Amino acid sequence: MTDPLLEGTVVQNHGAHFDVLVDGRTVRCLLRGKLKKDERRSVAPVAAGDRVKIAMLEPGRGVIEHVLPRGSGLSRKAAGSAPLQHTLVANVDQAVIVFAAAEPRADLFLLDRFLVAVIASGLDPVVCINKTDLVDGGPPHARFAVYRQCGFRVLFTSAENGGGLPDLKAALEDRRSVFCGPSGVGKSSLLNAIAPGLQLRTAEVGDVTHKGRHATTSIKLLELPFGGWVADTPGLRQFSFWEGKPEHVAVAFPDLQPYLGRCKYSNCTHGDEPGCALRSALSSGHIERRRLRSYLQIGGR
Ligand SMILES: Nc1nc2c(ncn2[C@@H]2O[C@H](COP(=O)(O)OP(=O)(O)O)[C@@H](O)[C@H]2O)c(=O)[nH]1
Ligand SMILES: [Mg+2]
Ligand SMILES: [Zn+2]
Repeated sequence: MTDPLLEGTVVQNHGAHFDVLVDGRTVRCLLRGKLKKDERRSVAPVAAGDRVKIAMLEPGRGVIEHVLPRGSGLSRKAAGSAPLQHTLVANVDQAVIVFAAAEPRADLFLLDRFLVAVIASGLDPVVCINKTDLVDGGPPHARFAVYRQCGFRVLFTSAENGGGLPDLKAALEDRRSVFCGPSGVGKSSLLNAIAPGLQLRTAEVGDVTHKGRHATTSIKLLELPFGGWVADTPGLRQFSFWEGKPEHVAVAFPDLQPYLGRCKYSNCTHGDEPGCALRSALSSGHIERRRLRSYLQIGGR
């Protein structure tokens, strides 16, 4: 017997209904009642990126009958007192963490927090430093050198003059990505520059003034003309991510890893105790002071 249900990908959650992409066509779907019941426990039983099975009601309209098992995704803490996880985008391969070389100049402490959150979510991080056209003398490699030394993929781009866009395209091709980073760094501009058909709005005032509201309703998967999709996340801030475990902090700091657990005292606070392996790595120039401060601020041990 053939399965009368069709399989598709949820591209947008509108609250009352969902847009599901099935064989290149968008079908507006409601949610079967039995799935809605789960809502009370998991906040969002269906998220953008979920693979679902739908029954067609009429051309262009259907009902989501099943949600297929999820892979890695990006979540945040749901509003309210109970510690519920709210999945914003499901089945993602990688997160492109976008910051600007200038206007606004990248806050590296915040960049480190994004790295921890992305790694804790099980996604591959790609660091993208945009607006390189605003700094003199080419891409600001030195300031971000430590991230390449750590083995992270680091791209330097300009949505303005096109610099680095081939590298960004190559990183996105045939992969499922989510763009994150502070507002105003050029996420939407970059997507428009590599896929002009998307026509995303840029420099939205709402990104700044209505934090939090749109994260649930307006995350949308954008199909890329060269394969793969990207979810643009307006105003999604790191501190709203679902928290990771302490061991993920260390994974985001491979430069410090050789020295972790090697202090004389097992409860070393890496302050001025004798025999601190991190302090001695700092004195001998093997690690950066800023990275150590960042690691301790995030709660690394
Ligand atoms: N000079 C320069 N400006 C840019 C670049 N990318 C974006 N912008 C500008 O930065 C502002 C914010 O861009 P937007 O794409 O809306 O940022 P988003 O909030 O991260 O999506 C807009 O005024 C853009 O024109 C860039 O590479 N260079
Ligand atoms: Mg934007
Ligand atoms: Zn120590």
